[in-house]
Amino acid sequence: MSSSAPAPKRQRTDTDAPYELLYWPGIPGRGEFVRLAFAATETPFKDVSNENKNGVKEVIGLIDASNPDAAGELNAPPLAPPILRHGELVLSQTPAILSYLAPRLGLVPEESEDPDAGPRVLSLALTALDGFSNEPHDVHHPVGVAKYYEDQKAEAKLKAEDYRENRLPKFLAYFERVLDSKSSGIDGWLYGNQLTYADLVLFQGLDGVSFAFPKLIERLKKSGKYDKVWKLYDTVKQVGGVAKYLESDRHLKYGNGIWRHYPELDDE
Ligand SMILES: N[C@@H](CCC(=O)N[C@@H](CS)C(=O)NCC(=O)O)C(=O)O
Repeated sequence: MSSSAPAPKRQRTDTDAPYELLYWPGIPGRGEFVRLAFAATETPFKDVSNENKNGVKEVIGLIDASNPDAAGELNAPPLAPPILRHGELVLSQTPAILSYLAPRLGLVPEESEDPDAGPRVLSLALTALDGFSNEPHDVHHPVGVAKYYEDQKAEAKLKAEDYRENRLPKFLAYFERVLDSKSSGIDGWLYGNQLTYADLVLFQGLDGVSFAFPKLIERLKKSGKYDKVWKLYDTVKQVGGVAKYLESDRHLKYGNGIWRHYPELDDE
């Protein structure tokens, strides 16, 4: 490594710059976790691929393997969307984006009040992403992400059985336990008596799995074992900015993304 060129000066991004989400057009996908953070706090943002016919070209340009500096010389090139652009900052990885936005949008307790809230909320959000986003994706793509579902149907069926019987109930029970814990507080939020981005991630994950596995979710709801989790889901849905967003044209329907409804993978 050469030490002759001075490192570019790194500075905080311009906070007056618009927030821009770069994601695949037409599906909620992982972009939805970021949209919800803006929606819940009624923060203006640009949804580049959905608002601009050529927006998707910007996403493709940023992940272009032949251009390591596509995101600018201070930003590591993103591997995959969602990508947040905020002034000079170009950031990928859903949880990194959410932890960047959270203190700016008020989706995490103030550091002066609760210095370790950041990593604690991140830990909850990562667990919700594992259980309700990453694992449901692997149910329909257990062998290869680049292969068609039709070419891995047998394996998907096995994976779905494990998800339905073991994994999803485990994650639901975990979040019920979180809501029973003192760390959550008394108002039914996951952490510290306030709406955080972990609640939004859990909300979106629950919504996604309800679309993908409607019969399973009906059965699990009826069990009465996860009532606090479903109450939180209903509460988030009624947060002013979220409710407005869900009724707006910006809110996209599920399609061929993470949460897919294949009846053969659901309960019989
Ligand atoms: N861990 C990343 C996963 C990003 C990801 O897998 N993005 C998908 C769309 S939701 C994608 O385009 N992946 C392309 C790839 O992984 O090659 C995150 O949470 O942001």
